[in-house]
Amino acid sequence: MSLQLGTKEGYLVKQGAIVKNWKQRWFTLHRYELKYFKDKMYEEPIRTLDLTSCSAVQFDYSQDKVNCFCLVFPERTFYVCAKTGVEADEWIRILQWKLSQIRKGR
Ligand code: 4IP
Repeated sequence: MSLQLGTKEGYLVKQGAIVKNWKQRWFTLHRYELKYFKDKMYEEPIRTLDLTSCSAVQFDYSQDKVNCFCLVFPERTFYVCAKTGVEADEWIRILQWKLSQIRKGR
């Protein structure tokens, strides 16, 4: 667990954009960047998502999986799932808080 306020890390399962398979990835949230890595020990992220261009984060019930949420970006909506509802809720809350900070001008 991170002791730094406003940061979060953990495993989530995410869906591919075109090939809709689900892969477990290590996610980190620092400041306004959400990154995902192939696994925890990797130094280079697969992708860095800039939350300043994210329009919404919400629970998602459209997937055939539980504890899922989505992050809406102009070019893509990312679908990710946590192991538990509590974990999904924690991610959603911190991400929505980041979006509200961005809207307030940080
Ligand atoms: C990949 O499938 C992984 O799910 C990728 O996820 C995903 O890229 C690809 O999406 C998908 O084809 P294979 O590993 O079987 O090739 P990850 O990058 O986490 O490994 P995204 O863009 O989701 O990261 P498409 O859109 O390239 O199909």
